[in-house]
Amino acid sequence: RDGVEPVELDAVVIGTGFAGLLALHVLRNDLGLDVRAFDDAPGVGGTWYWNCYPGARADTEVTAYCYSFDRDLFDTWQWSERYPRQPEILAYLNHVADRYDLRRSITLETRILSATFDEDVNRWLVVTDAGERLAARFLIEGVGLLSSTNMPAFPGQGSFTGEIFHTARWPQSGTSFAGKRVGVIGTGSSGVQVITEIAPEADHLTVFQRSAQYSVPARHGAIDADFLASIRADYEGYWQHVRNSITGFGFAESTTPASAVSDEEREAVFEKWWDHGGGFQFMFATFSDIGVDLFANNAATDFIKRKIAETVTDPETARMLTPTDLYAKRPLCCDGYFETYNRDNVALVDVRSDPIVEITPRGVRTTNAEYDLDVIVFATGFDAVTGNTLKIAHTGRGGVDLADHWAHRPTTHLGLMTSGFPNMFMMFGPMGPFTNQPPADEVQIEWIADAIRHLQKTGMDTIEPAAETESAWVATCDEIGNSTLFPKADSWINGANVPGKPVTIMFYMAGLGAYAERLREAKDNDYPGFRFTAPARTPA
Ligand code: NA7
Repeated sequence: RDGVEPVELDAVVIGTGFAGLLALHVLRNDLGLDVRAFDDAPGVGGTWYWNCYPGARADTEVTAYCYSFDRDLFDTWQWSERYPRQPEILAYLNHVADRYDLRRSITLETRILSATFDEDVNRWLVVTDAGERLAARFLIEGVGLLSSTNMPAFPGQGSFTGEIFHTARWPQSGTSFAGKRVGVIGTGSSGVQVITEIAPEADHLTVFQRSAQYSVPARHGAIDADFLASIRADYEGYWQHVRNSITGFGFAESTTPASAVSDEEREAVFEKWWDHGGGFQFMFATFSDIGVDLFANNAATDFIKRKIAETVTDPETARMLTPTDLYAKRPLCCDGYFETYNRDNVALVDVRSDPIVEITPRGVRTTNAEYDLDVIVFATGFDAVTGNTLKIAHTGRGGVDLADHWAHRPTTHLGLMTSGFPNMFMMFGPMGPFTNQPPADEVQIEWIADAIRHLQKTGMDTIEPAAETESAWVATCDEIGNSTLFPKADSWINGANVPGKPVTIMFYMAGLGAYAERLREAKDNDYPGFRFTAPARTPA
């Protein structure tokens, strides 16, 4: 191996988004470990570095879309909006990197190629694309739940003479759409934002829609000063509420089933939350059972369908924009989305009935028509959850490849660790919580830090779940997931958006509060179902 000894470290962190920056801070600044973090981007921020497409913003209220571990950070950082735009979130993450002096431990523009567990010394040998080799006891991966792009390959794509962009690999220099004919493929969270933003600027916009979406207004605006004051008045109470909730969004989730109220009351509740804005709010603050019960789900979709019919003036366009499936993908919100289709310069193509056949030098050809374009925007989403993890060649105990370990489907215990891969912690790995991420990142890093402290205290070298523990967690996730309506809709949540990917439950769907409780139980009971090994070799 070149005769060069690898650089010895306590931990390697992969990724510098919300999860990676937090992991670096906690492991280095709180635990005093020798840590280095890597990111293949030229800047920190993870998916918020790359997703700088026009219109990109959080659709989680920012008062819960941030870290809570440092009250002074919360109090001194000024957000300008309830749902901040991408540049502001990226500025926040850069501020975090500076505030905790993280940059000196971060290597950018460097991709981790492989991580191989050496059972002789209980170390991960990590190799970068710059040829650097590192030997670390702990591997912490914050590689992004939604970061690895899903880029469909249509025949002829390389022949297009205009520009092609993916929303999640947008040029940092930005781009102008003035005077251009633009096509957007995809109508998920990214699609609805980019479509709404580009339409007024472009000469003409053609939207290629495969699935119509239930989108509700976001109601962008300033942060509610009273709400912010109430958080400041009871900071601990607010974050406890966030961490004990299902979604981790910070709003009061409903405990009332939709069938428990009269038709008039139900309508009034939907109307109230339509006016309030927010996709998760519409799904979880209105009634308690929209994601699990058909009656409730239908009530919500009937309401949104009526709103689409009231908003979109052309009846045929309204028909195409009206979903016929369940409301069981990630809920969307965007101001002005459906109104955009009333513009003279916007056209909608339903690619389910008229599929894209090829990309030509001039544009997009469907079965029935050809569309001349200057720019094609792929808003086609992500190889979610496992995409980036599996780009790294992981080799665990006995030379087992993670891709083989997960060939049938991805599995973990607690969304954090997988058997045969000791001391490897995945933040938002498969079977983790389906929730707002930053508060869940904090719950996970606390658990990881406690597990490391436990090893230090007990003199053990490694921790990993037993195979049967992992199977039990997967069975739990399956049982909970299958009791919801989410597996009944195709989306990135179950892997159905990427051709060839196993379609399966990939989340713990019981909410953040229940998830945090499971992590607490594991820690408080000294990690039942985990295996520990003593140091493999006495250090010289
Ligand atoms: P999503 O939500 O996965 O949306 C991707 C969109 O692209 C969706 O409308 C897809 O249609 C469409 N798509 C994907 N592949 C194709 C092909 N081959 N042809 C036509 N249309 C296609 O990704 P986003 O980036 O919008 O959002 C992902 C998450 O990031 C979001 O939920 C937030 O959590 C942040 P489909 O619905 O699959 O029929």
